[in-house]
Amino acid sequence: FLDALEDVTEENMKAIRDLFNRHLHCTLAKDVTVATDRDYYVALSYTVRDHVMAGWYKTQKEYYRKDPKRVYYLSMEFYMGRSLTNTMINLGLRSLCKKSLYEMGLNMEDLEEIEMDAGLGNGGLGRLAACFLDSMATLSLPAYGYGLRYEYGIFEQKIKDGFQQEVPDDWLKFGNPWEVPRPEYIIKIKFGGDVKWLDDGKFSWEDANVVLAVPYDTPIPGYRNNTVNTLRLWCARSPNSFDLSYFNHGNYIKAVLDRNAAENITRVLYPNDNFFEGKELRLKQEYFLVSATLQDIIRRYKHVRTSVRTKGPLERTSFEDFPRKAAIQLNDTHPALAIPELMRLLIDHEKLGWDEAWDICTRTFSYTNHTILPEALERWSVALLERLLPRHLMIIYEINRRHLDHVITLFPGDLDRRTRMSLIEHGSEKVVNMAHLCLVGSHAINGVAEIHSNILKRETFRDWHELWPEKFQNKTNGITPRRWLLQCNPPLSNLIIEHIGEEWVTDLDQLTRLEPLTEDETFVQNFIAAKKKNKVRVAAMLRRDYGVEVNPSSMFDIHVKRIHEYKRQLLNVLHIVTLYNRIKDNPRGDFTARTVIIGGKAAPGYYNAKMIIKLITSVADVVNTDPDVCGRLKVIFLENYRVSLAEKIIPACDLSQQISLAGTEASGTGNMKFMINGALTIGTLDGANVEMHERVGDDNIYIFGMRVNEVEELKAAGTYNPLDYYNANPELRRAIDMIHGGYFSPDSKGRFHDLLDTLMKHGDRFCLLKDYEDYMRVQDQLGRDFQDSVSWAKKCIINVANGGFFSSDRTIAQYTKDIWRAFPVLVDPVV
Ligand code: 26R
Repeated sequence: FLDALEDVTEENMKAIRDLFNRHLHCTLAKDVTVATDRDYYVALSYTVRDHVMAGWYKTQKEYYRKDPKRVYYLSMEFYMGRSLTNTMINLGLRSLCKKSLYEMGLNMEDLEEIEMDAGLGNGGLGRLAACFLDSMATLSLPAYGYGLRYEYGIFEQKIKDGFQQEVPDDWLKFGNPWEVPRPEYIIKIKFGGDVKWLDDGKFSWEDANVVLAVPYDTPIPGYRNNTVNTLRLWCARSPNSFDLSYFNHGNYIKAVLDRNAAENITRVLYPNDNFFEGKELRLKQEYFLVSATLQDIIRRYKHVRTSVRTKGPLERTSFEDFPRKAAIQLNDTHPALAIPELMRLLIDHEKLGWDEAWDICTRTFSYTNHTILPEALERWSVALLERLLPRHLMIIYEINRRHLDHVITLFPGDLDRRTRMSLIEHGSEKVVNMAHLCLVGSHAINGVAEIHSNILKRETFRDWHELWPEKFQNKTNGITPRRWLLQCNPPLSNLIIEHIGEEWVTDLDQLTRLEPLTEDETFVQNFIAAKKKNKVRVAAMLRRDYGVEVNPSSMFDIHVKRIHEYKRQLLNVLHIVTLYNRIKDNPRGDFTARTVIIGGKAAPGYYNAKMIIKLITSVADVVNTDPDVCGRLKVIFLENYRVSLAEKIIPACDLSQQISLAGTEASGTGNMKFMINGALTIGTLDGANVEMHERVGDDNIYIFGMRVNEVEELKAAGTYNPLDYYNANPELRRAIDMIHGGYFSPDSKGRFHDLLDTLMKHGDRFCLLKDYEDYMRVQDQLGRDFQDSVSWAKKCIINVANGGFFSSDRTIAQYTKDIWRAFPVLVDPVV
C-alpha cells in the first residue's frame, strides 16, 4: 500500500532477496527445505536491520562531529511493541520487502505477526516514551532513550475460568534481532557500603558492592529522514569478583550461583501501574538505571573532539558547559535519584563545589508528572536509602536543608509550609518524597494535559507553584502518527493519501484538509467502507482466537486500558447490564446492536481490579448465551491487551470509552489513537478529552458526568451518598441488585459483594453511581445516532480531521523549544 511512497524497482528487490537468502543461510544456518516461519521472520529482520546500520553509524558520527546539545529521556519503561513493520515503514522499505518476499512465496504479513512485543512498560507512561522516541528521531533531534533491559516484560495475561492468570513474558527466548550489546561500554554501579569523611573535607563511598551495567542498543529510525537515534537499555551483570568472601571460604560453586543476586536487578518489570510498593529490588532498579546513565552521559560529555587541528579525542575538563550540552528529562519520579547521583558525581568525583554542582543540576533536569493519584506517588523509606545508598541520602538531606532555609526566608514563621515542602516526611516511618526532590532539582516541571497541569498548580504542587511559578508548564501528550495511523490502519491511510497526499505523516495538522470532504458523498462512503474492512478483520480474529461470532455491522464499543478503579470499567459494566435488562424486558424491541469489547491487564496484587475482570467475563457469559439477546449485544473480554493488539483493535472501533472520573486521568493517549482512527468518544471532561472536545465541538463527542470543579465541590462538601443514586434510579438499582444477588455468579453468589461495597460506600473515591445516569443518557443518545451511518461517519471524519494536534511531533516540538532548548541535526542520505 505504501507503493506510491517507496522506491520499488527490480534492482532493489533483488538486493533484498539476496540479503534475505544470505541471512537465512549464513546467519540462521537454514535453507528453504527446513526453514520455519520464525526463521523467515528472523532473516527478514536481519535484512531490514542491515539497512538501518549505515544510517545509524552516520547519525552518531554526525552527533560526535557537531557536538550539539543532546536530549536524554530517562524512563523505567519503554513500551515499544514490535519493531519490524515500523522500521520498514520509517526506512521506506515495506513495499519492497513485501514484494520481494511474495516472489519467494512468502506472505510478509504472516511473518510480521511472529515478532514478540517488547513489553517493557505497563501502559500510558511507557508507551508515551516509545512514541516520543519515534518523534524525536523524526524531528532529527540528537536524542537518546535510556532505560532497563528487563529480561521479562509485562506479564502475559491468560483468562482461565474468567479470572486473570499471569504468565512470565519470556520475550527474549528466541533472541532479539533489534538489539546490539555493547560490552565495551560496561559501567560499574555501587550499592551499600559506607561513607568515609576524607581529610580534604570530601566524602568517599567505600566498601560498596559492585554490579555491572551492560548497555544494549536499539536503533530508532526517524521517518524517512536518515536519522537513526539510540535507545540504550542496561542489563545487570555480576562482576567476576562478586562477593569475594565465598572464594576465601573456598565455596566456588556458591559464588557462581550467587551471581544471580546481582543479575536479578534487571530480571523483571514491576507490573504495578499507579501503585507505589516500596520494594528494595525496585529501588535498586531505579538507581541502577540512573547511575549507569549519568556515568554514560558524563563520559560522552568529556569525550569530545574539541581540537580541529589534531582531530583526536580530547577530554572536556570543565563542567561549566554541561547544561548547554545535555538536557535530561525525568519520566515521572522513577528516575529521581538522577538528581543526587549527578550531585555525587560532580562533587565527589569531579571535585566541584556544592553551589556550582547544584546550579548544573537544576539547569539540566526537568520533570514530567504523569499521575496525581496519591497511592502512586513514590516515597522511599529513609532507612532503606541509608542502607543501599548512604551517600545519596546525605546529599538529599543537604539539598533539603538548603531548600527549607530558602523557604523559611521567603515565608518567615510559616512552619506548616516548611513541613509540607520538606523532602523528608515523618509519618509512621521517615520517607523521602521523590516528587519534591524532582521539583527542587529541576528547572521545568510539566503536566501532560492542560487540565492536569492546572491541577498540579492549583492542588498537588500548590506551594511549589507559589514558590516557582516560572518552572511550571504544560505539554499535552501526543502519539506517533506513523505507528498509530499509517502503519496500523492501511484502509484509512490509503484513503487519506488519495485525497490529501502524504504530508500528514510528518505534519498531522494537514488532516484538517479532510474536513470539507464530509460533503463529498463518495468520500464518506469510502470512509465507511474502510472502517468496515477493519471491523471485518477484527471479527475474523475474534472468531479464530475466541470462537465468538460478532456482527461487523454492530457498533464496536471499545474500552481498552489498564484495569483500575479510577478508569471506571465498572461503570461500563453497569451500562452493559442495563442494556441487557432492557432487551430482556422487551425482546422484540429495536436496539442498536453493540459489540462491547473490554480489555486490559490488572496489576497482579490488585484485588479489586482482578474482580472487575471476573465480573466482566461473568457478565459476558450470561449475555452471550442468552437466546433472547439474539446477537444485539455481545460482550468480549479481550485477553492480553498489549501494543500489537491495540494496533489491530483501535482501527476497528466505532465508540471509544474514556470514562475516568474527572480529575483522575492525567491525559490518556488511547483516546487520541481512537480519535485519529475515526472513532467517536464517550468521555468525561478529564485529561486530554477536554482538548479533544475543544477541537471537535459538542456535536462530535459524547461528554457526560461531573466536571472537575463539581468533583472538587462534592469532595469538599463530603456529602456524596451512593445510596441516594441507587434509590433514585430503578435501572441502576436493578443492575446492582443482580450482580449482588449472584445473577452472574450462580456458583458463588457473594463473589462480587466486596467489589460492590466499594461502590456503595460513602467514600467511593470515583463516584461511579453519581455519574451513572448521565452516562446512560449519553449512551442512549449515541446509540440512536449510530443508526444514521452517514451522519455518524461525518462526525468520525471531523474527529480525524481535528486530531492533528495530538501528534507526538507537536508535543516533542514543544518540549524542544520550551524545556530542552535543543536543535535538530540534519543527516544526509547514506550514499
Ligand atoms: C510503581 C509506581 C511508582 C508507578 C506509578 C505510576 C508505576 C507506573 C505508573 C504509571 C503512571 C505514571 C502512568 O502510566 N500514568 C499515565 O501516563 C500517561 C502518559 O502521560 C497518561 O496519558 C495517563 O493518563 C497516565 O495515567
